[in-house]
Amino acid sequence: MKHCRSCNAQTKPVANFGTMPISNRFVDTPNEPEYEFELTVEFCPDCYLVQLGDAVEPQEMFNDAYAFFSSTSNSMQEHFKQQAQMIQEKLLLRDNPFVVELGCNDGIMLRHIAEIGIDHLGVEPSGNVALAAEQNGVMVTTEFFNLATAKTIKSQYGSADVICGSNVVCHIEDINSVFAGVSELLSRDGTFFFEDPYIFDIIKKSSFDQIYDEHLFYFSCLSVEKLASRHGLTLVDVEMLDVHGGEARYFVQHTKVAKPSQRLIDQLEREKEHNLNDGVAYIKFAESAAEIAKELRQILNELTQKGEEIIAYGATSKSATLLNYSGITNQDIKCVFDNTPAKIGKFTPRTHIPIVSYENLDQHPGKHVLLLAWNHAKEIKRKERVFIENGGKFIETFPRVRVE
Ligand code: DWN
Repeated sequence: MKHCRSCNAQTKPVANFGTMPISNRFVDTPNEPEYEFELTVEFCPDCYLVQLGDAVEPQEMFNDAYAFFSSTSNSMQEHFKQQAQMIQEKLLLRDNPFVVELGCNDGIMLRHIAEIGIDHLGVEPSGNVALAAEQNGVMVTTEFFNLATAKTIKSQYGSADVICGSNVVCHIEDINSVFAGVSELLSRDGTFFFEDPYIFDIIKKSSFDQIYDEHLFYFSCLSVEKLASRHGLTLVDVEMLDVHGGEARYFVQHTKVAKPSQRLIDQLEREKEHNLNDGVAYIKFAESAAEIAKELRQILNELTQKGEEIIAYGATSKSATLLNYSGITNQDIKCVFDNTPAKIGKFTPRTHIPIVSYENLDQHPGKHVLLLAWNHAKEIKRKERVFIENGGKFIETFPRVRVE
């Protein structure tokens, strides 16, 4: 029996993907012992929050060897440049503002805030990416964000006009401490916004690879509304984002000043119409995941039996779930291309597929590429125009398996 990390009610099981390794821990050799945990999903019938059943200790995932650097994608660099502009134009409405970003990674967004001379602080627990942020001109404190950190920041720098976090709030198990910390640190008329994979998109696309150790929570407007309200905060707006396979950006303010937007009210209605406040919405999701995994295996088997050499593109965190759950190993995939120096020369967790430096696909003998970084499909297909023009095909998985 499990309890909701947000409201403590008893949760209901939704899906079980079996044992998994740590998604971003790429191993030096296939013999290395690997951490394992049970990857299960639970739904809270009281506050509607979808979450992992078991959590991995944060220090096991976020440490000085963290392998994901946000700036490896050009389109994400553009996305965060626009986010910085949005902060500057819409949210910083008084003199000498102060911006705090939770999980600033390599400074992909805050570097723009730093460049225009706005006071800021990144809170980033992974030492190596925090160092990269500092090298990009960003002020960083290397720690986890919680109520205690919020109090320390407030005593040192004062209240924050904007607190934000991209792809980080869903990673923090003590979610109540995050919201209590925000409530403490946020100025009276300040704004907290965060963006994370949107459970509605995950269900619509059956993109079960979004479920892995780092993603503890799968938010909806319905669940964020309840969570915020327990901390003197109110969800006031939501914006849908076409990044990382479909995300939502939630805007939160102190309840005393909050005025919820019509856009939010409409989205809350849509979520109810699609039963996101009811565990039934998630049953079909688990079934679709099993079908996709089976179909993917079949397609890879057919191609390898014809003597095809298959490679994969993007040693993503999320592919740990796709590959391990589908039973795909280094017998099926020859190697994974990736442009992250910290991953090259290593092996994917548990499936032990070698990660190699990016090469031109058109010079590769294989004509089929499993697109693990499917959320960057537009950017990757633009880069690989020649491969496609020469008859190369990408194998994509969501919302259904296809070769095109
Ligand atoms: O929340 C999270 C998201 C936002 O980022 C984290 N928990 C960790 C990470 O997840 P991911 O690893 O699944 O993210 P990406 O952005 O899908 O990873 C893309 C991978 O593909 C990177 O290793 C870089 C690589 N890549 C590449 O080799 N060539 C990416 C692009 C665009 C390319 O052209």
